Amino acid sequence: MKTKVLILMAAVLLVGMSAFAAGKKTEKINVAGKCGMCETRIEKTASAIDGVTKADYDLKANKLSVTFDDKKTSVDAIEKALAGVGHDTDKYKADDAVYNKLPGCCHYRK
Ligand SMILES: [Cu+2]
Repeated sequence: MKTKVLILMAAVLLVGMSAFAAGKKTEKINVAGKCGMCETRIEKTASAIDGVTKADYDLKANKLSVTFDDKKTSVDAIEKALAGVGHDTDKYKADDAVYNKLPGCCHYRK
């Protein structure tokens, strides 16, 4: 009887701990962007990543606030995806070929 209670307690503790570890994280990422189209593209790209639950781009500050499950994705993966659609981040630079294909209003590089 005592063992059963102990096992149950251990199980509850384990479930509780794993739920905590899978906690959501909110990070701010520097992302280059210039107009409303950039904002839409950045938010759409980040939101499409598995594990991302919220993405809000501040065009004036050039910062993306992103909420995600750190077991499913990471800041690194998100930055990579953004560079992949033409937006420079601190860590990853978009390929010139991708950047040049962006609409003229989106050309944030001088
Ligand atoms: Cu734009």
